Amino acid sequence: MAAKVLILNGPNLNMLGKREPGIYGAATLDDIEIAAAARATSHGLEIDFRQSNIEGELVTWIQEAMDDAAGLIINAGALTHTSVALHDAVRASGLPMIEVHISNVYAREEFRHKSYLSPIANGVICGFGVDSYLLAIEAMSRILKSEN
Ligand code: CA2
Repeated sequence: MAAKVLILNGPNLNMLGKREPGIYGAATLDDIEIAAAARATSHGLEIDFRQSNIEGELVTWIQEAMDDAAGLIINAGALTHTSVALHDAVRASGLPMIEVHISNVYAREEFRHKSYLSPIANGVICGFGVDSYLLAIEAMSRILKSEN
């Protein structure tokens, strides 16, 4: 059976492609899911791709992933910069986790330079638009292969 990777998207990422294309590009979250699923399949992986505007829902999904996912890819949106709860949930899961961002957060406002996820991430990929997700799948595939 293919290993499952849970890909989580936080607040406002459901707006992709509908507002602010200058920062986040023209692709919608559905477009990203389709591209991510295809890339995962090419690595023998399966994805479960989700978005929520609610911090607690993301925490619950991370807790549930402990039972059936091999790894996490997380674009927590603005919660990246604020959420101790997501930090704690990922840490408790014990799962490998890659943090992704569409934009280069280090080229933006100072408040986006702080991440509560980076210290517990296997790695961070930002600034490559939709490709950030695809690069994260490549990286997760390598991590999972090295585990087995
Ligand atoms: O670059 C990223 O992927 C971010 O995680 C996106 C977050 C931002 O708060 C992070 O600092 C960096 C924002 C997601 C909101 O996306 C929108 C898309 C279109 C219109 C409005 C918001």
